[in-house]
Amino acid sequence: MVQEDGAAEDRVAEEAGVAQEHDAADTAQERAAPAAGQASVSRTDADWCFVHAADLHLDTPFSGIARLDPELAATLQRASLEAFEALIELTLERDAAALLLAGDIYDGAQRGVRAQLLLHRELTRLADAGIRTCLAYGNHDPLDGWSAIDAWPQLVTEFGPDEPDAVEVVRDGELLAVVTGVSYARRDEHRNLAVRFERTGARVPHIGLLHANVGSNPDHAPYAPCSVDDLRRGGMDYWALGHIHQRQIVLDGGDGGPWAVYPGNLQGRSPKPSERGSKGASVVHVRDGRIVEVEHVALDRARFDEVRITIDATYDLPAVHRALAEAGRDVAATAEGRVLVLRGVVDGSGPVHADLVRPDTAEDLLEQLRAEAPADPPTAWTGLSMRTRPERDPADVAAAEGLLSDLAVVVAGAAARPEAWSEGPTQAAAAAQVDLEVDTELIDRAAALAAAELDRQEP
Ligand SMILES: [Mn+2]
Repeated sequence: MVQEDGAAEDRVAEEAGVAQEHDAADTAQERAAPAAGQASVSRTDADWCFVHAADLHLDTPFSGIARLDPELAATLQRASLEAFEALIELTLERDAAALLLAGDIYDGAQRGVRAQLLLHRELTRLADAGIRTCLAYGNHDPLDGWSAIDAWPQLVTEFGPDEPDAVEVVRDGELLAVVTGVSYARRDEHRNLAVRFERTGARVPHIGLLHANVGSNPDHAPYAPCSVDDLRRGGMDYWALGHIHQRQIVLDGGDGGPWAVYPGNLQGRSPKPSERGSKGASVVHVRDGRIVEVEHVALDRARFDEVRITIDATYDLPAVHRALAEAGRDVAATAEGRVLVLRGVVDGSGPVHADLVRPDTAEDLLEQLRAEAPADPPTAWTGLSMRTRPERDPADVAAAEGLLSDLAVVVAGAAARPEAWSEGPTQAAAAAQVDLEVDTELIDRAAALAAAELDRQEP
């Protein structure tokens, strides 16, 4: 299923509160957060830097959470604006030559008044400090949306639609870089815009600013699709990308090729995997006309996360409660003092399943976690999903037909007669009078299960 990043809130509405989702598999793909690019030169030796951010979604209403917890929604809505103020502070503190914003600056084509006033005020501040800002709009804030701003300071560039334009980044009379960018004319931009980018004649780093789905990532809406090869061929030295909310170094400048970076969104928006953890902007360091390091700086004010516990070895409700509370405290310790918005998932199978599916148990457990949650910095539990299964009766498993049932018999037999197992899996199968189809991986797993069972019987 293709998920628009704008659909995140609907998912929050679905998943917030208590959900009974037995046997429901979490299909969301967790993409590994890549490490920052390899630095060949320390950032303190860099000549200059620029700041790259994307997917700001300023003044997001968090309407899904608002239905459950209006106060938390208001905190999160402020967080999107405060993270932007932190971005401006970072740009000033680092004395960056430019700030590049790669689309979805606003959350919707109707661009909120608060968001527009804030953007105008803060980018004027940067211009007054001699810092250029370049904006390229994306699918959430295309050029056909409402804009209340007619006049920007000279150092603010809004890229137009269709064909990329180029603008120079100059400091103290010296040309530092050329930024080329293009905005979406309308939401449904399905053309490949990356192939339209061209290098100018200037012998300085060329930066491409674009909101795009690189590699046609199926988890995200297919706006301005292009391939990684398109980016390699474009003549840019650094692609300042937006659209994918999970931070990602697509190309790391290796072999003299370009960099291509998704900085991730500025502030997380929901509990789904791409929205969890540290969010912020990339500071890109340049030395001798080469990009030498891409540094992630956390700027978010609230953090989304999920804790997941498995009931396999949990025998009563107090233990489930304790495990969830502990897992919550562990995540809070990694949240760098931010407001933590937390969802719990309980899965696995075991005897405590019967207690967990009793009416009101999940609601009461969630209430208890909320009541005990740390207040400073605050942890807000937004939901608890029960995905547990009943404990399996070994007799039922053995009675079933097929390889797994055969394995269960072998494992049980080996646990009862360890000497059979010590002769090897095939002998154990023979001792259990099972004609075991030989599958190495399953046998290895059966061996591990049998060993665990023996450990449990003879601690
Ligand atoms: Mn976005």
